Amino acid sequence: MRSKMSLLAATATVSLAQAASLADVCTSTYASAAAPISPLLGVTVDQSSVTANAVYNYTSSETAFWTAATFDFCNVTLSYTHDGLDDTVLLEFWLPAPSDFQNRWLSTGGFGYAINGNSADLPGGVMYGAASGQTDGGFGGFSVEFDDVYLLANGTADREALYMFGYQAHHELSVIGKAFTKSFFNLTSSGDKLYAYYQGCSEGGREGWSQVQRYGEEWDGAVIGAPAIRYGQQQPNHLFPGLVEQTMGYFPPPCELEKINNLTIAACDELDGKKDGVVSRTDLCKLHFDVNSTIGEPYYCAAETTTTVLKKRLSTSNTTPAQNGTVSKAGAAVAAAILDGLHTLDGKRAYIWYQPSATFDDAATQYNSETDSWELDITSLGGEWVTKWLELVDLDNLSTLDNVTYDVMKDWMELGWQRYEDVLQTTWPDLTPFYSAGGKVLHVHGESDPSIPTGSSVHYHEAVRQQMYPSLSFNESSEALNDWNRLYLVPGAAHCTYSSDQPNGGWPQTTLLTLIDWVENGDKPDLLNATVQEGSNIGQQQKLCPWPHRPLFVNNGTELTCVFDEESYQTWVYDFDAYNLPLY
Ligand SMILES: *[C@@H]1O[C@H](CO)[C@@H](O)[C@H](O)[C@H]1NC(C)=O
Ligand SMILES: *[C@@H]1O[C@H](CO)[C@@H](O)[C@H](O)[C@H]1NC(C)=O
Ligand SMILES: *[C@@H]1O[C@H](CO)[C@@H](O)[C@H](O)[C@H]1NC(C)=O
Ligand SMILES: *[C@@H]1O[C@H](CO)[C@@H](O)[C@H](O)[C@H]1NC(C)=O
Ligand SMILES: *[C@@H]1O[C@H](CO)[C@@H](O)[C@H](O)[C@H]1NC(C)=O
Ligand SMILES: *[C@@H]1O[C@H](CO)[C@@H](O)[C@H](O)[C@H]1NC(C)=O
Ligand SMILES: *[C@@H]1O[C@H](CO)[C@@H](O)[C@H](O)[C@H]1NC(C)=O
Ligand SMILES: *[C@@H]1O[C@H](CO)[C@@H](O)[C@H](O)[C@H]1NC(C)=O
Ligand SMILES: *[C@@H]1O[C@H](CO)[C@@H](O)[C@H](O)[C@H]1NC(C)=O
Ligand SMILES: *[C@@H]1O[C@H](CO)[C@@H](O)[C@H](O)[C@H]1NC(C)=O
Ligand SMILES: *[C@@H]1O[C@H](CO)[C@@H](O)[C@H](O)[C@H]1NC(C)=O
Ligand SMILES: *[C@@H]1O[C@H](CO)[C@@H](O)[C@H](O)[C@H]1NC(C)=O
Ligand SMILES: [Ca+2]
Repeated sequence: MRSKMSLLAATATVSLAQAASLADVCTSTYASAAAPISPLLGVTVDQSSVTANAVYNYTSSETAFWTAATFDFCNVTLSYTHDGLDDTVLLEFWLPAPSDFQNRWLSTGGFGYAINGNSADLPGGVMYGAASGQTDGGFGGFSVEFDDVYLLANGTADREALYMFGYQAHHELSVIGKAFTKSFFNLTSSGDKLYAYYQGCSEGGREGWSQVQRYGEEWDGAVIGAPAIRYGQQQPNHLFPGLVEQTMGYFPPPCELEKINNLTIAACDELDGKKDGVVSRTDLCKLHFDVNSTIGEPYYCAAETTTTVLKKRLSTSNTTPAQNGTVSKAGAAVAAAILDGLHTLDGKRAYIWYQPSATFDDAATQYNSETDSWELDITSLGGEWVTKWLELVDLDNLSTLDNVTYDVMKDWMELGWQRYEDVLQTTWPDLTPFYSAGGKVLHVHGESDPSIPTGSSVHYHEAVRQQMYPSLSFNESSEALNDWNRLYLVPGAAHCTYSSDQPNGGWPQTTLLTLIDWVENGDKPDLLNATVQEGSNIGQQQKLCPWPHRPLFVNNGTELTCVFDEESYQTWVYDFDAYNLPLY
């Protein structure tokens, strides 16, 4: 927490910096002189690589995570190499105009197998006066993704790329970026504070935790969304619905599962005390909704032709017929088995699934016009993990699930966990160094996320609580953890964004601002703001309850309360007894 004195000091620094204009300092000569000589053991920055160009009146449109903004900035790129390796790592920084700079740094992350957002995430910091950075991980350019470079040949992994993706590149980005920013803005006396932050979702969320778990001093705070942690389990888990369908011998038309989900949303909507089309309590939905109640309900989806662009001028189109039927017993059974999550053949829990109300995207079947039937569609999200990271063969997808059983899938999870434990698993539960350095985390996860289980974030949060506060009671340890590391589940929201299936649900759009206020002014948030970003209530501000408290609307849905309810809480507690080791 900062004193009034240091607030004034920071203001003084800002006004000094106003002496220079963007045009004065946004030159490659000035930026090159600001490039840190030896910021880190084993890293050499190439000062001759520095480029700089000023960009004026740049307009960034709104995203789920931040509002629209217009600003000027200095776009700087540079490269560095690892001593002893003939490699090149690129960094890009967007630095606010000196008059807009507010002594802040923001690291940004990636999505899927990308380690950056291809510049699209940088505005999220510049708009708050933060110099913002991204890395290419050394993969050969900002648009080259990790999965394109991981295998050097069949059987040969690029371990340098693996560690860069896992955590090293982000550490270097922050160390170099912060040193560069201080030097660029003349924050050179010992009292000059540069606040450092992070914001990222999905893989970017995993990248955020990778640093918080290792480097206590790197950032003052992090906004972490739906992190792709527990990689060993997370990646093959995408294949689970296909395996359920294959095992149960029923491949539901996509419309049938969509209908089951629509009926789930309709049935569970009011369990939270407010009829608004949003399932704010998927835990109550788990306790009280029976998928079998959808059996016999009619569904209909019109025929459609979708075109997938493979390459420039090369595309495939896929026509599906009209789907008209009623929800079958087999369809409901497949849905129920998916929702239950992966268990071994002897009934032990190996992993979890998404919450009821999340769409069944990973379960999508494909239409075979020759046989006029629906059949297995292996999602490459999971298939590529098995081929490239487990089998080490350079294929983008798995060709079959033949002979794969629930036990094989559990073995895949354990193999990936063990092989990548220190680099991709990203579930180290002891965050003491970060906590001791005063670090803060705002962790958010869509309650209807259809790509990373909401329960995954809950499980990690609870693992950290138990690891760090073993001698405190549940309430005391939850409170102690919430003092610096807060988890908010976002009702109705999908993966890192709001969902058109539950349009009255929002997504937290000003979380970085809330974090900044917490770090710099000591204003600890209670309820987190979320903004409705589509539908008829667009612009409405909602409030999110901090875990383990759950939303419950009272007074006929007009008033939000945040409650703790043991039975609901227990639906989020998992015993992964398929493994002999604890799974954090
Ligand atoms: C930093 O200080 C140098 C030397 O006084 C000055 O030329 C430069 O404009 C300053 N940079 C900023 C961003 O104010
Ligand atoms: C940026 O926009 C402002 C306001 O519209 C205008 O006054 C200014 O000239 C613009 N600057 C540049 C460099 O285009
Ligand atoms: C930033 O600089 C890089 C390298 O010169 C360039 O490729 C990129 O287009 C620039 N971005 C903007 C917004 O100016
Ligand atoms: C599910 O609900 C959405 C509206 O939220 C609607 O567009 C869609 O057609 C429905 N699907 C089915 C199969 O009824
Ligand atoms: C749902 O129906 C199936 C038979 O179709 C049955 O095996 C299962 O136990 C039922 N589930 C519940 C929760 O009643
Ligand atoms: C769907 O099938 C039912 C029963 O066969 C029929 O009554 C209905 O008209 C069909 N709906 C459409 C839109 O084709
Ligand atoms: C790598 O292995 C796959 C699967 O066996 C094969 O299809 C591919 O051609 C191999 N690639 C090379 C470069 O040998
Ligand atoms: C992955 O491969 C399977 C089997 O060849 C195929 O059915 C599926 O469409 C593929 N998926 C993607 C996304 O390429
Ligand atoms: C599955 O197992 C059978 C029997 O062992 C074997 O003949 C077949 O080749 C296997 N299929 C695959 C894809 O491994
Ligand atoms: C823990 O806190 C909840 C409310 O947050 C309260 O209902 C419950 O009684 C508390 N339990 C204990 C043991 O203090
Ligand atoms: C959160 O919403 C309230 C209104 O409910 C508003 O006063 C406040 O400024 C918002 N905070 C942030 C950080 O957006
Ligand atoms: C409760 O709210 C609904 C709509 O949100 C309204 O139609 C109904 O009249 C309200 N009931 C009472 C008792 O106020
Ligand atoms: Ca509701």
